[in-house]
Amino acid sequence: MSNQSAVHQWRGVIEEYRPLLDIPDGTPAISLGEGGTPLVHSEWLSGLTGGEVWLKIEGNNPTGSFKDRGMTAAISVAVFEGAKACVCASTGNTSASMAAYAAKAGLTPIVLVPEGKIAPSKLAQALVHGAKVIQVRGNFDDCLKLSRGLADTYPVALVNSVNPVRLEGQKTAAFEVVDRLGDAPDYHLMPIGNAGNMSAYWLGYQQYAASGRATKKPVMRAFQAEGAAPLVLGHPVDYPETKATAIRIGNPASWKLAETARDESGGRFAALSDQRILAAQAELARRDGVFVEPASAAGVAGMLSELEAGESYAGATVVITVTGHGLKDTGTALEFFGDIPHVVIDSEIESAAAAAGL
Ligand code: AN7
Repeated sequence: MSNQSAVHQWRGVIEEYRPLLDIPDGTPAISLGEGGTPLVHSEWLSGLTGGEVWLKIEGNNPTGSFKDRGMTAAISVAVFEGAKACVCASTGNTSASMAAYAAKAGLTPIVLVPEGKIAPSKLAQALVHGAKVIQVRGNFDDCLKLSRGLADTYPVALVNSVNPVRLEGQKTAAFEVVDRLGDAPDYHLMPIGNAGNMSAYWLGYQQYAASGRATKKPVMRAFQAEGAAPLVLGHPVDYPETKATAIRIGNPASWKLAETARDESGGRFAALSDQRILAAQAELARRDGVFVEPASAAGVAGMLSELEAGESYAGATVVITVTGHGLKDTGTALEFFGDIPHVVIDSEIESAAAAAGL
């Protein structure tokens, strides 16, 4: 299980953690080598807080988001149980991940997405991996209803995080954090949308605490966009809206599980403006060299806004999950960036030096 050894080659989350996962015995792992993602120390945020702040960089997964952890589990079990096709609703990343794992497994992937509301790169991933992509006039929540309906009536496996096997795979991120730090952190911050990921982390932290691998469990704090903040408001939002399209969700499926995680950990939910989320995305890229997609910056934006409000993380160990890669949505990043400098020179060293300000 150790990933410390110089000769150890990471085998994907099922083979690394199989005895700790509640999946059927003998399930063959369909893996693209997901998990084992870097936990990178943030000098910037550690300096700001006077704590030790670590970034769990989930954009390093094979399809560029944390979804691959749950998808290896869901697709492996679906194949083991004889499925020939799989379906999901998605704001983009789940569909990209499902399409890749379905391709590897030889399943037919069927994807339901809100029309015009997913980042083009994610649509490209689903299409290129061979998914049947169906755009729905409606939002993610409508897509999830359809996807549940299809799975109830037709022979397709539902692989949204309402499938508990997804959480089994995703909880491995909490295992990795503890394996790397030697114990659980004091706080864990992350974005939240459909609420599967926070619920999965909490499962993982609880399991490690129960087995004695961790001496404590973190306080869980999860962040939504103001225009799509049902968990903060305490009621569903009919027309969720945010530039962070990955978390444009009005009625999270794992609502109750996430509330339990919040309450049992002494945590909370909070909401942030798109402006704050995009500013955090840009600052994280410039200061820490970590480019994440807009939704993925919500945990960092949350920490910055809490610090402004007088919250202290001094002396604490904090992990912030950044959930997906910046290359997933360069359009939104560049729109926020503003005017793109257009510096063109003749091919001469002096001109290059002058343009570079040397
Ligand atoms: C980058 O792909 O719901 O709270 O359909 O893509 O576990 O839903 C994506 C969610 C955070 C929120 N960050 O996680 C989907 C989808 C990114 C995401 C979330 C998502 P959950």
